[in-house]
Order: sequence, then structure tokens, then C-alpha cells
Amino acid sequence: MNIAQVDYDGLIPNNVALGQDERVKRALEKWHPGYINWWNDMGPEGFQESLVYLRTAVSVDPKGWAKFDYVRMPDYRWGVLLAPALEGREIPFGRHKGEDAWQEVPGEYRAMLRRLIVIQGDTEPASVEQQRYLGKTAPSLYDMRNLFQVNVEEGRHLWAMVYLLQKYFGTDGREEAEALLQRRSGDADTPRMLGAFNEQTPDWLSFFMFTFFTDRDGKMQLEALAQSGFDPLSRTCRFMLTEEAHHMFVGETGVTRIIQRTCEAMKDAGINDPNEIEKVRKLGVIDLSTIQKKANLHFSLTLDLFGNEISTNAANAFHAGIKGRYREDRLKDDHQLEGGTYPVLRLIDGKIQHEDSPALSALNMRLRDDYVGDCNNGVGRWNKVIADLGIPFEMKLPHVAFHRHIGEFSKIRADVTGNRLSDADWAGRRDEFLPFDEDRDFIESLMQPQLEPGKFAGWIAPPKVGIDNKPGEFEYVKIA
Ligand code: BYC
Repeated sequence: MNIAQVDYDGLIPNNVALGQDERVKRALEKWHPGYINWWNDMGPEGFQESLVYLRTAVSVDPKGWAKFDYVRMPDYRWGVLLAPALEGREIPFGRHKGEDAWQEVPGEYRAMLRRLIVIQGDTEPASVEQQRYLGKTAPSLYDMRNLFQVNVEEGRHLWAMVYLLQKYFGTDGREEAEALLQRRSGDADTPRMLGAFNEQTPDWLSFFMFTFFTDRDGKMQLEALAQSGFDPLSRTCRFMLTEEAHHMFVGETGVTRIIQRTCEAMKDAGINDPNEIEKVRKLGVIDLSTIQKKANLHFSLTLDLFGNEISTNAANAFHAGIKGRYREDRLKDDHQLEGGTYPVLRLIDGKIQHEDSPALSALNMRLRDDYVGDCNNGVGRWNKVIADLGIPFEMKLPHVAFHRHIGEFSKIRADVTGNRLSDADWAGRRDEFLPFDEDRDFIESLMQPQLEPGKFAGWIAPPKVGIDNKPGEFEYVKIA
């Protein structure tokens, strides 16, 4: 079979010759009903009978891998898709650099690999769970369709990790695959594994911030895993990244359209001062400082997903050739890092300052730095919209020490510029930096569905172009 072509004949579309791999095929077919039960229980609430204009991967050829059509979500063809193998691929970093990439799990790294795959897998259904109520308050059919597209693809990313567990990890892989369907976002007894995936996504501004900030962590982590010397993981992540690009598009354009609508409404009403929060809110749009607070929240929660600045886990995974750096293949150094150092932002004598640390131990910090740079580019694009509409306001990422629960700065309180605060000062000023009840109530009051084709809720601008170049009036979801 041509690897670019996907076999659609069986229950599970795939380009991994499942038809000739009876053991794994059976294991996945056995897992399938549990997945569908999970989707029905924890996937989007309502709309399961509606026809949604979704893209489905039909190939892994970068030039034309997806096809668009109306699909009922439970009928979406969740499949197992790996990017084509690169002939003669070598392990690109770490102590095995230059050896042939592994096609099977190396015994000594089995536990480490399994842990990373399980953590990656756990985030995918978690995000679907977090977003499950949003369909009901969609600001347009276009946005509703994008939400559901993101949801079905996160479901597919779960399949991607479950395939690796079932194929390469035997009985314990099977148990982990089951457990991925058992944990629940926000559940007191069986929560998802990483903090940010147990938070709520209560409104559409949160959804767009989540897809901007947290999906971008997904991109960074997948880029790092795509470098893996374990070739099946690398190929899996490479194809996931193709889908991931749309998720970030949804986040970035979603926030941009909200900002644009706010600035336009301010201009039309002759309000130039972004601090006139009540006046701006009366226009039925979200004031820029509340948008900033949501950004502060989602950015800080997402920074925690990079783990500790100094991490033996990260050093071991790199040294072993299991998890690389962001776009390792484009970096020019020895790819082993045994003698090098990297400047790490730390709390030293009560002050936040850089300290050179062994580069291997600092890999989480380095990935986080790359992430912050990538976020800043996006924030720059938001600011261009604000500036073009002539409103004197600049969105800014908060300091990395702000509102942290993992790592170096989890022990202290800091404001958005990184000044340390006492507990009392923090308690007094928290609502300046993060959304509080009144902000949340106001946003919630705007979350009224707009389900007429071509119409948009008043707090968000229409997109510049439609999905799959469809015209403005296109009925992206035929609600049943
Ligand atoms: N919450 O050595 P450390 C995505 C634990 S998002 C709770 O610093 P390490 C997506 C850590 O597990 C990308 N616990 O950790 C986005 C460890 O515990 P153990 C998901 C945390 O391993 C949107 C201990 O603290 N993929 O795809 O260097 C929608 C010591 O920490 C947290 C990945 O994350 C936390 N935030 O770094 C859908 C890639 N942070 O083992 C999807 C795979 C740390 O000592 N994961 N801990 O008991 C990894 O690479 C790493 O596990 C982490 C943590 C980067 C997450």
C-alpha cells in the first residue's frame, strides 16, 4: 500500500497496514466501543445528530491530505495515520545520535517512552471534555464547526497515542489505553494528568485563549516528540502537527476577531479610552482589559505544562534520544549538550534572575522560552489590529513568574511585570490581573448562541474567509 493513501475499508482507517496486523487490529477494535461511549458521554453536548462540515484526513500527502464533507460527529472516521517514513532516518540527538532510528521500543527506555505517550494521550480527550458545553453558546455556525473540528481531531490524536500503546507496549499499553478513557477533566478522584487540563473552558473567549495558548504548548511538545529516535512516535507526531495548525488558527483568529469587534465598536461609539470599561461593556463587546486578563490566565496556566525549569526527566529523555528540542533538526550544535550551559530564570536570594545551568537539565526551560517567543509573535499580530483601529492599548504577555503552580516561581507571588508581592498584596490586587466573578458574569451574559447561517454574535467580527473557501452564508452545521 502507498503510505500516503489511507485504507478506509475496515472499522479503523489507517495507513499502517492494520489489515496485516491482526493482533493490534483486534486490540483497537476492542477499544473502539469504549471510545465511542466516551465520545457520547464526554464529547460535545448536543449536536451529535447534526451534520457538521468537517475535514477528514484521507491521505498523509502534505499537498492534499484532507477532504471536507458533512458528517455526523459520531460517524467521523477516527483513524491511525503516520507521516511517511524517512528512508535511512537516524536518531538525531542524545547519546545514540547517528544510530539508526528505532522501529521497536528500546527496552531500557520503555518506561520513559510509555510515560510520555500516556501524558500526551491524556491531554487530547481532556481538552474535548473541557470544551463539551460550548456548542450551545456558539457565536456562529462557522465557529461551532471549528469547535467540533478541533474536538474530533483531538479525538483522533487520542487514537494516535492509543495505537502506539497497543502496538508497542503489550499488556501495560492496553491498560494505559483503557485508563485514558477513564480519567475525567476536573474530576476530584480521577482527574486528567496535567493541571491546565483540569481547568474549565466556560466561554468562547476562554476557548480561543485555550486554542491560542494551550494548543501552542501542544505544538511545541509535538515538535519535540517529532524529533524522537523512536520512529513510530516521530511519524505519528509529524502528522498530528499537520492537523494542529488549524487549532492554532482557530485560537489566533478567534481572539483577533474579538479584539477587532471591540475596537470597531469603541471607534463607532467615539470611545478612545480603553479604561472606560463600563461604557465599552454597554456596547455589548468585551473590553480589552478583560481580554488581557483572560490572556494572563491562560498563558500562566499553560507555562505550567512545561514542567520544572530544571528537570532530570527532560535531561534523561534527551540524552536517551526520546524527546528532542523544538525543531532539533534545524539547530546547529552537537545535539548532545553534554558540556553546554543554558541561562535559566531562577529565584536566587529572593530575586528573579538568570543563572547558567547545564544545558541538558534546562531543556524544559528552553522549550518554554521558544514557546514564549512564538506566543509573542501572535500577540504582536493582535496588537497590529488594535493599532490599526487607533485604540491606545497594547496586549502583553505577563511575566513568566506570574501566577505559577509548577516550577521555580510556584513558591512566590508576583504581579504581571514580575515584581514580587506579599500574600496580602496579591490578595488585594489579584482581580487586577485575573478574571474575577464580575468579569466572568459579564462574559457569560454575552454567550448567547447565534445559529443563523452567515450571522455572528455582536461581540465577535466575522472571519476574513470561510472554511474551505465557502461563502459567508454557508451552513457549516445543519442542526438536527
Ligand atoms: N501538572 O521533571 P519535571 C497538548 C510533574 S499539550 C502536573 O519538571 P518533566 C494539547 C511531572 O509529571 C502537550 N504535574 O517534569 C493541547 C513529574 O512527575 P513524576 C502535552 C506536572 O517530565 C491542547 C514531576 O512533576 N504533551 O498536546 O520534565 C489540546 C516533575 O516534573 C506538571 C506533553 O506534555 C503539570 N503541569 O516535564 C489538546 C508531552 N508538570 O513523573 C492537546 C509529554 C510537571 O515525577 N510530556 N509535572 O511523578 C512531557 O514531556 C513532560 O511530562 C512534561 C513535564 C513537559 C509535561
